[in-house]
Amino acid sequence: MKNKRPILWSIAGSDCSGGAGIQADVKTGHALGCEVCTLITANTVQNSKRLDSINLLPVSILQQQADCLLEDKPPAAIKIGLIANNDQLTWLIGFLNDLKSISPETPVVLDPVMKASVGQDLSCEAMNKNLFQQLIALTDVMTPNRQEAEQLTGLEDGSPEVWAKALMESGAKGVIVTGGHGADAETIIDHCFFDDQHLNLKSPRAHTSYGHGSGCTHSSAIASFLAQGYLLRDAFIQAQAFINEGFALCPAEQNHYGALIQPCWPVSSTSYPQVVLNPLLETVADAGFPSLGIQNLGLYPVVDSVEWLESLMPLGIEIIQLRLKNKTESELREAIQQAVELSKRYPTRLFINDHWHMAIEYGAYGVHLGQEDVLDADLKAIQKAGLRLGISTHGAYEFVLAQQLKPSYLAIGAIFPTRTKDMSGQIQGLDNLKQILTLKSDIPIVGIGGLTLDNANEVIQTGVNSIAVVTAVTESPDYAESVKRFQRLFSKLINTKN
Ligand code: PXL
Repeated sequence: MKNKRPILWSIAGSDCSGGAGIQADVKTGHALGCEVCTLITANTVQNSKRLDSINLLPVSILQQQADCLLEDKPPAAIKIGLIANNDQLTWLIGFLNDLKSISPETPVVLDPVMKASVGQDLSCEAMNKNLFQQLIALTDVMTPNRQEAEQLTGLEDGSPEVWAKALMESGAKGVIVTGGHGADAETIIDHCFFDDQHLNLKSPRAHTSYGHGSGCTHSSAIASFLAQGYLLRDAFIQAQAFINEGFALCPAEQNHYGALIQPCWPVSSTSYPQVVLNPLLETVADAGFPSLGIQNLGLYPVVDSVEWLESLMPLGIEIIQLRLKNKTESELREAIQQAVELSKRYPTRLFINDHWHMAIEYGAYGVHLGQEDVLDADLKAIQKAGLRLGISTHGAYEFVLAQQLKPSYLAIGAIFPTRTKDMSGQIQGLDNLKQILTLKSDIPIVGIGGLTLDNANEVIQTGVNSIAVVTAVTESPDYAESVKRFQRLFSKLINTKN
């Protein structure tokens, strides 16, 4: 657990029936490790059949609450739900502008709620379009469902892409169009857009009528993960896993409209959605890549020269990687050819980083690809040539995607900050590593990033099958001794397991 629970502010309406609004946000934020502070915009009177009244609070009270909380409970993220009238909307725009000027990084998640689950309008008056556009421009992530997206953009026969484009043109940095209102009876697809990315997740449709508050739960789950520093793609998949598990815990009953259950975190691996792959990756995933024939790979040195391979291969190493940087084409050719030749003299499995063309050409044992390269490389060609494939992943989203491709191994990083690579925003830490490992199939896992003889043991204890190291070996005053000591850490663990 992190030492300090990040603070999530929920600016939303109270639902006296307990399932949605502020109540959903508090339950969700707490389940996901946040402290939740509430600024209640309205006290609604509703049950599972009807919405009787929306009793808004004056802006002066919202302002007092904001001032009071800013003193000692400043937000790590803000989730906005029900906005009851245009006065509140104007106040919110002013408040967010002030907040962004002192704390521009604080993520703002806007759930553009329009109707209560029972179907009635949730606002006391029609929202001024111009004002709402100003609010959109202040948000990091919007989480409309399909109906809300359609209504907000006025693009009736649109698609998630079309709606997201329009909302992002209005200034939203990211948009998640939730899939619950889609047409498919068995599957829902959630769409997430940010920068030039479009990610899709597929989940089974829940057959329960305990769905009250699912939209609020989803947006506050996204905000809770952002408050903890997760990237949006990871918040996206983790929030959906949380929702899927919540639905799975609900009774399958169809004739009582009840509140969605907020499960504990972490949720089980079976609740994670699948990443929707493009058709090409789909065919790659069907066949998968060859197994390494061994689960526990032990120490995995990553080196930048054939000389290093020559020094390390005789030391009883199961797997090694040649990562060449800043080389000309002919230098690359020469090094890769020599490396492959050399590897034939040892049982060590040689992976070539990145240069998959040459790895195929010279018949290397395997190729290692970073995430950026997975989408660019011709995985089909690597597969056809019979090479093994290792893939780097950073967080739950990339892990789930990469695992669907059935590679020969998967790396998770960066576990700790590292000098070798700029991993800003993608440091996993041990807690997140453990969580990602719960999603693991039988593909071997390599931990990478900032590993040393001092911290390797606690990483090995998490159950990874291997640890990759760069400078801990190459900058060691006695590399052979370092290798031996890393190898001993693994054998100690295997012995204690026996
Ligand atoms: O789901 C949107 C929503 C938001 N806020 C409140 C609600 C609901 C749905 O019923 O009651 C207060």
